[in-house]
Amino acid sequence: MSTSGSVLRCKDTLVDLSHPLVMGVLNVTPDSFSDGGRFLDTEAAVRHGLDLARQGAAFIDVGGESTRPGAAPVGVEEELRRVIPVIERLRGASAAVISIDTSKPEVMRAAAAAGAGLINDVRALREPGALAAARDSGCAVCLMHMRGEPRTMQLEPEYADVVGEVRAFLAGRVAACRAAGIAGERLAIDPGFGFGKTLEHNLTLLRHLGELTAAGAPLAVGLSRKSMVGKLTGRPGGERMLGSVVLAVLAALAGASIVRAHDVAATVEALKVVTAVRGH
Ligand code: 7PM
Repeated sequence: MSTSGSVLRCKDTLVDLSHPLVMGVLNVTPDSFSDGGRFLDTEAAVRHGLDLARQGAAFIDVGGESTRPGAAPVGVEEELRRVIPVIERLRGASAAVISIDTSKPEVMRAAAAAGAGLINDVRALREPGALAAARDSGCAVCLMHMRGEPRTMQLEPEYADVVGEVRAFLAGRVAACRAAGIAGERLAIDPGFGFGKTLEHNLTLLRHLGELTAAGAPLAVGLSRKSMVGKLTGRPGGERMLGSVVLAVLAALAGASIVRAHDVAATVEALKVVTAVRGH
């Protein structure tokens, strides 16, 4: 497998990616469709984060800005108010690496100072100041492909060659990071399932997932509970665990090293089976 032997440097922690790991989703937003705003306050978010770690998440992805299509943008002060207390309380409370899901350089810097070890940016460090903030943080970075902006990205996205365009974009962002002084062992790439893609685009990317690792960086994927699962199974948001876990397994077999998931226990269990069958 192309992933064997690879590592991800999250500050001073080297995360072994020789087998696929789970990134648990921890939304700290009032408008999250998946958690219905149940984890709004710090206390509940921290409890949920610790629960994700206990279920076997290697990363806990703390997000304070919804990327939902049509969602109102969140100001930097509000985003900091949501995520920083949660990161401070999660730091050191488990072995999991804390991931900060943000595009804002101010939030990257504050989250890294509070204890985050990974920056998960759906805009792949394209905001002004983001490359420098990520470089200075010492954090690993997950660079995701998104066509357009959340508000409009699902309005008839078109590609001549979706795999080639996503691969070229990610290779370009890896090159930009390296040029900015971010070491290759700090980088992961993600095709951004559902971000400016139709069902057919998502399926094509999944079929050709292995070709994306040509950029040289370990691969992360987020498929959990997405509309793609709904379209394939006919299930509403709260009933997509089985379809999501199957997609996680298929992605891992195709070379994904990090699988972002809401249902951590089930996904970890499935990936244990994948790891055993694949062997070493
Ligand atoms: C509304 C629309 C709410 C989309 C939530 C989402 C990814 C991510 C997200 C991903 C990485 C969701 C998404 N998706 N980060 N953040 N990769 N790296 O379904 O696919 O969770 S937000």
